[in-house]
Amino acid sequence: MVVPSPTSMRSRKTKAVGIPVIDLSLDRSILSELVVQACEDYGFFKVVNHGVPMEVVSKLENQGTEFFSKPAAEKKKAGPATPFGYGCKNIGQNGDMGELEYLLLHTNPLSIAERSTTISDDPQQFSGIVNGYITEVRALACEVLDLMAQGLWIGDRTVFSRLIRDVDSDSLIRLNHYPSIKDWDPSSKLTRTDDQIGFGEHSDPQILTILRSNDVDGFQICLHDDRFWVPVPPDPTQFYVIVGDALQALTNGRFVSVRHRVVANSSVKPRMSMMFFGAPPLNAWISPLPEMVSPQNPSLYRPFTWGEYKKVVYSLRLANNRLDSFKLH
Ligand code: GA4
Repeated sequence: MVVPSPTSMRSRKTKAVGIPVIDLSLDRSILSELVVQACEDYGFFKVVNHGVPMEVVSKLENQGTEFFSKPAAEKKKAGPATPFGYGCKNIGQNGDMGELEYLLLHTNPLSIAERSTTISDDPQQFSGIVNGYITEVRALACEVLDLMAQGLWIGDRTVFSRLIRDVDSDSLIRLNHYPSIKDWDPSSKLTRTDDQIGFGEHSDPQILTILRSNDVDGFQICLHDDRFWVPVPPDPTQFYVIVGDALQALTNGRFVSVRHRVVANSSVKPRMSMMFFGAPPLNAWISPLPEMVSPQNPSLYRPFTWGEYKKVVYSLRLANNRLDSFKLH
C-alpha cells in the first residue's frame, strides 16, 4: 500500500492537507458554510461534539462483538444476507467479495424485531439497543442535512432531512467485522496482497452515511480528481459523514459522493464499523433541487425514484458508477 507523505499529498491536490473536522458546537451560520465546503471538496468529513451519548455507541458495539464471536453455524442462522441479515465474504449478489462478515438490517422497527430473533439470545434487548442507536444517529444525520440545506441557501431547511425522517424511509444499519490478519481463513480464495480488500471501492447509494468504527484502521477515501487513496485515521469517539449518490443528484453534482474502501491488511485486532445509511422512501423522487439548477448549471440528472435507483444499484457491481446511467448530458 502506498501511504502518501504530507508533501506528496500537497503536491497532488493543494486542498488535500487533511480531512475536514466539523465541530458541531460552533455557531450555525459558520457551521453551515464549513459543512458545504467539506461536501464540495471531499464529500466526507468528521464531526466532533456530535451529542451522541457514548453509552449508546458502546452498547451496540458490544452486541456486535458478542454476535461476531459466535460459532459460524450460529451466525449463519441470521443469514444469508439477501440483502438483509448475516453475510460472510459475499457482498451483494453479483460476485463481489471481501475479507469481512457483516449484519445488514433495515431500520424499520418491525423488521429489526423480526431479525433480532435470529441474531441474539435476547432479541428484545438487541432490538432496543439497535433502535436506540438508530434514533441517535438519525438525529445527527438530520442535523447535518439541515446544515447543508442552510449552507446551500435552500429556503426549506428540512428538504433533505425530511426524506430520512419519513416513517417509510428506506434507511439501513450495517455492522461490518473485519477479522485480524492472524484469523484469516487459509483456504480463502482471496489472494493476500499489500492492499488486501476488506470492502471494495464504491460510493454509497443513499443520501448520506454516518460511520463509526473502533480504533482499527483500514478505511480510505479517494479524492475526487484522481485515483489517490487517503487513509482515514479511526476515531472511536467521533463520527464520519459520507456524501451518497442521492445527495449528489439532489445538489445537481455540487456535492460529490466520495468513493471509499476498506483495506484490511494492517490490523492485529478485528476492525468493527457501524454505518447508518440515510435513505428516502422507495417512492420518493430524487432530482436536482430547483435552487441547484440555473441556465449556467442545467440539470445533470433525470428525475428518478429511490426505488428505481435501488434496482440499478443491485443490478451492478460494487465498484460501478451507478449515477452515470441517470446523467442527462
Ligand atoms: C454499498 C453501501 C451499503 O453497504 C449497501 C451495499 C449493498 C449491499 O451490501 O447489499 C451493495 C452496495 C452497497 C452497492 C452495490 C450493490 C449493493 C452491494 C452491491 C454489490 C447496503 C448499499 O446500499 O449499497
